[in-house]
Amino acid sequence: MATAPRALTPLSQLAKPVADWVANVASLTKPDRIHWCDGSHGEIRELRSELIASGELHALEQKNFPGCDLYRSHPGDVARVEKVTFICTTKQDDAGPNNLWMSPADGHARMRELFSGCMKGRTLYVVPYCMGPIDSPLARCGVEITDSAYVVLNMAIMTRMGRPALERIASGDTFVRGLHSIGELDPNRRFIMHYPEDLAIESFGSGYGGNALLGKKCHALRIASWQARQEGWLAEHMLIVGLENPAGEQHYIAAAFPSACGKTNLAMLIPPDSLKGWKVTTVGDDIAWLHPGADGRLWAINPEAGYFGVVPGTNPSTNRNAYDMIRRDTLFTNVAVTADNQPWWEGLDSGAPVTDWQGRPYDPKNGPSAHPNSRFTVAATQNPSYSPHAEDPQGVPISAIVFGGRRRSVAPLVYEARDFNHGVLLGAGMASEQTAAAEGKVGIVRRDPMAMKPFCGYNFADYWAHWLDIGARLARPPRIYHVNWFRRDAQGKFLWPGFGDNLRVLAWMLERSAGRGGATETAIGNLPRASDLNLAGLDIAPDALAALLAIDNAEWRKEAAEIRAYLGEFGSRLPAALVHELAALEARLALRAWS
Ligand code: SAT
Ligand code: MN
Repeated sequence: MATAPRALTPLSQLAKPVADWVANVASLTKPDRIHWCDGSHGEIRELRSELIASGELHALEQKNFPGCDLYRSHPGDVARVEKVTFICTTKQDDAGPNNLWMSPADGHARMRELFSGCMKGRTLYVVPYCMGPIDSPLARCGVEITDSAYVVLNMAIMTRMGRPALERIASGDTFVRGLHSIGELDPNRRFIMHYPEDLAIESFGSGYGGNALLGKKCHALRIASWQARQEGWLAEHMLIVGLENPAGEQHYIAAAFPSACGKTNLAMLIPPDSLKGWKVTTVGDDIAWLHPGADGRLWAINPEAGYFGVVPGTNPSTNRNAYDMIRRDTLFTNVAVTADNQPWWEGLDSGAPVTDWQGRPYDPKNGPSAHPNSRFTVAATQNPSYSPHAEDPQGVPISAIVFGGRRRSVAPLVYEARDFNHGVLLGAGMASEQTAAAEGKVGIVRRDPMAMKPFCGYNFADYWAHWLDIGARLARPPRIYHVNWFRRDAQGKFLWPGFGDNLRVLAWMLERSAGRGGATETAIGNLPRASDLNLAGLDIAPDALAALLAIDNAEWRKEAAEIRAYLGEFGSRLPAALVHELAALEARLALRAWS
């Protein structure tokens, strides 16, 4: 006789520590209903229909954009807010000058007041999720409690969300507790608090991106960086891209750039026609968890399952893969709409907006039709270049680490660190022009070490020491590079074409790793000569190339002085080896004059 299938344990009874926490939160926030998310297709379909019926979500034209919706966030809630993002550690020094700090007691007291009764009339969603492949020992779980169904829809795409994650927690995995409420979306009652010592997050008053999708920056970077330091790995703001050269050699590169500096485009790069035989695959576009492997190499997983990418500028010539991938089952946030009810954004060469990102009739006087930080949320599996190794439980081995900023001057197209410790200085000394991904004035150059300024959950001085420790543990450390795709000429024009042509720079790095690529030694590191780069089929003026590969000694002395001043903020906590690297750079700059 066939046995009846065993009924599944209700989610609410699967993991007692989660159930107890949910009960506590419910008694504080007083929701009308509690919904445990199982992550099933049916659940997502239902949530979507509910949001469309209530007008919170706008279904786009379904013939050409099947499964695509538009969400308009509150106009005052369109980016991460760093000025209300806090790290709450017992000792202030553990958070460091790179973070805003509050004591855990003060943080909890302030948030308790905000959360009190905040879910009256609303549904409390329990969102169990796993960051990283569900069967990976390197993955980590979390549970987000939220009163935003939009957040649930995003988390369902961005993470492994639902029953399997809760089962992993039930089997004894630790989990990060993230409590989120959109509150009243009042910017004056908005806080994003992190308690790394307790693996907890509390976020109130925003429904947008990194403020609200707690698995992303809050968990996978701020809390995970703290965990990683304790456990001997690194949680980094890096894409992971696979490159196969024409000889069939497979390499992976991890690259850190600040938000909205092209990580998604680089991760999904399409080789230019003139570079025959190269294959590029995407492992991740925003976050990498890097672990020293038994073989002395660094291994990386992408903790995320989807992309939360910047929309404007996406078109068939900048990023064909992304352009194709977001034509179905994509959740758009803050884009414009055409007369045919299709999504529209600046950078498309056909169609025209009739409704702007705020839902108003489009008027160029109001600025761009799509918000500069408008986003797509889409499953990574929809990416045509998704790597067949993206879900390998042990990750992929990293041959090179790249740091990059958006600098109109100073930083050349590419240079290579002399060794791992020097590479840590390259990362620590990074600077970039501010973008629309966070509140603040766009274009101002700020120090953004390892592209982690907004995301490192502890004192940068300790973080750099941790990087140096990891390097010392690697028998086969990756080479480290710095790139700048954004250098401009005196007229403000970009000197380098970027996008697919960036492969020329990555290819040089891999040649260097293989011991083949040529370079010239300079005070700041090793630079390719024009003849060391594969420039076949590239139309670039010799002057532009020379400018891209030039180093101005006086400018660099100034840069080194700025790095010294910045690192000085970390005082005696700075690791000696980093101070030594800086002094060595200054000495090399003093010794040689290029200008
Ligand atoms: O809003 S997010 O933090 O998710 C996007 C970004 O700034 O990188
Ligand atoms: Mn990012």
